[in-house]
Amino acid sequence: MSAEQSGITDGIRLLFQRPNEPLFTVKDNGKTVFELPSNFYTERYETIGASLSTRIGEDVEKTIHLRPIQQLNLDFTKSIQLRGSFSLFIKSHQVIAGELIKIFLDSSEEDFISTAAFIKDRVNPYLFLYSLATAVQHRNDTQNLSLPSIVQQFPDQFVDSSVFPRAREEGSLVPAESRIPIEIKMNFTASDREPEQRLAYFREDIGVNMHHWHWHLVYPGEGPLNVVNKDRRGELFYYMHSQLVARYNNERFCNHLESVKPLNNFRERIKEGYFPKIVRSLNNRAYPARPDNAQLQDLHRDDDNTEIADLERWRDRIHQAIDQGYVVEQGTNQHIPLDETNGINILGNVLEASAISPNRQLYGNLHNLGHNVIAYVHDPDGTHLEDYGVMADVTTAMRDPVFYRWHAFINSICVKFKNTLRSYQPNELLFEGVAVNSVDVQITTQSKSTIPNLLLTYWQKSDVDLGAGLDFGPGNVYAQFTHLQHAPFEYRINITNDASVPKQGTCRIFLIPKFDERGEALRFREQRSFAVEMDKFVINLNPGANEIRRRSEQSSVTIPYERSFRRIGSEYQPKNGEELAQFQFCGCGWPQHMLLPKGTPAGTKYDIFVMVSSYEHDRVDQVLDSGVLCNDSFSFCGLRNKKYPDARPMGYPFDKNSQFNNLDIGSLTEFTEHLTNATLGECSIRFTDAVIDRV
Ligand code: CUO
Repeated sequence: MSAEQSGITDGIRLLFQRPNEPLFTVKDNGKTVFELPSNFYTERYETIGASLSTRIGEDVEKTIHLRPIQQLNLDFTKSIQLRGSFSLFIKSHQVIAGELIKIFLDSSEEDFISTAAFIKDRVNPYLFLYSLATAVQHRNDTQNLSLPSIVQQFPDQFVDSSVFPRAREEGSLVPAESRIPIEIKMNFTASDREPEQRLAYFREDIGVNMHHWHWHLVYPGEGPLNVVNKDRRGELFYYMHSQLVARYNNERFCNHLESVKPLNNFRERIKEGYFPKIVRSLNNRAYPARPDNAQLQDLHRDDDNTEIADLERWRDRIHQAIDQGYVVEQGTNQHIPLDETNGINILGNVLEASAISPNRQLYGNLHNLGHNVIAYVHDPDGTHLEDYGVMADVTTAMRDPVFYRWHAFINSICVKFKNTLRSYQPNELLFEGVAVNSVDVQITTQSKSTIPNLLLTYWQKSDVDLGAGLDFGPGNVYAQFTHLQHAPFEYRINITNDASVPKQGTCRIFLIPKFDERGEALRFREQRSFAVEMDKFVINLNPGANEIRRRSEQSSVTIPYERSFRRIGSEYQPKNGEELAQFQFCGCGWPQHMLLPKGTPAGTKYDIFVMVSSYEHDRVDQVLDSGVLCNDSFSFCGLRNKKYPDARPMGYPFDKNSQFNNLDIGSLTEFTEHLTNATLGECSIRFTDAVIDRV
């Protein structure tokens, strides 16, 4: 890294701290201060800022001098109030963020920090951080910058608000070395009279919500074309969200709840209410609640006028496009086929709708505005001057039960499309000369029971630092929350390569429920929709017998536990280069502690499906620099600035019908029997309702 780059990364990193405080206050726990050119102070501090800044900065270890830059015209951001809300699902907000991202991306290396610093106190902090983080992800000179976790920037959006007064008290009265973490109670959003509350541990998990924010940061729907138009982004939008719904359904079965009902009738009352009990620190207002049995209404608000009839029209037009086999391009009226190769990608963009949707006039903005109509249900015309609820915010949407109903609906449209495609033919599924003979799983922790094919889940407590996100905060203050965890385990897969030469294959592992919430056996069609991707990796097969061992921590879906709960600041960064590369930038990914469904105390049975496909047909030709950053969750997040590294359709081989189950008869066992290159194992997940310490 050049000296300039290290200057950039240091400065930019500090701009992410304490988003609600003015720029001239000290950063890095009192160690660093910015020296600002006079035109950087906002109107409020124009006259007193410089003297305040000198006084505040008297004891700091380091001063970062900011190069003067010309005044920037930021009038285009004014419709998002400084202390108001910012939503990625509101079109006008998306467009403003897109313009801001462009300014950050276009800024020269010398001017980047100054540009960001100048803008910081002049725009909504959430808008600022989202746009800056997106730019940092896409600029070459910030490749190695480690972004602080979103939880530490805006802890209020992840944590029960009742924690904050206690955190402030702890921070201001107790010396740093004697502070104790403040406990966040589980199940704080409803009593057990609400059946949906059984899933609160999933919906309100900090790592789950962080992942969702990061995914939308990596795949923005609006912005410069080179940022939005990533390889297969529409398909990944569909696939990643369909996996979220599949995972949620598995959790529901473990909790004796039926699978989510797609929200496809916009005029039917929404049975599930949600009372979030979190606040927006920008203005200290609570996120509004949605009572049980709310009825969606037409929106007539300053920044959004969407009628239920609009949503219905867009939904019907998209269905029509699927039935006709093509979408109509805006402007040219040309037909773009929804085919085998590009269809799902186009459909994902149409549904979302991202800036690269081929026709937002005709197909509208179904997914985003659906989020909004739901999020404003408590005050659809703004009479009560209430802001949107959690559903309009990517950091909070997954907390709400209705999120899964909405995405189950979006997913159902994609499934309908997939059903129009021709079935997989045997040659698209088989791998000549390779036989997968067996798969077993085994816990790897010494102290735990190691009965083969028995996996264990339990509760664990972890700490997150809230200090960095508390305004005028008192250094590090930790909150402790309880989350699901599992004992680490290993897959052991036996494979025979009949050829006399080595071969390369892609090993795909899925966890598939056998029974629904009532203990009824699931049909293959249902199992396919509930199949959860666990891992995908390339293997080398020697001639003859091969035993492949793969650890649960290596999953291509997850990011390591430490990354979900990393602390802020350079002093916590790993020193060794490889670890550092892993640590940096990589907030996108399913949290490792949520890799397995919870299971049940008696044990819930699952099929483990393992298939090895020919790498010849999976490979994507591209140069991967050694140590590609963030490659550990590529199934959900792709590779940074690269093509999606698997040429097969996402979800393969369960994403569409195959010749073996065309008529929707047959079972997973039969399907697997047709494939010599696949096998089924069986495991049981047993849950212990106790908090077990990390070892
Ligand atoms: Cu991620 Cu709807 O796209 O929440």
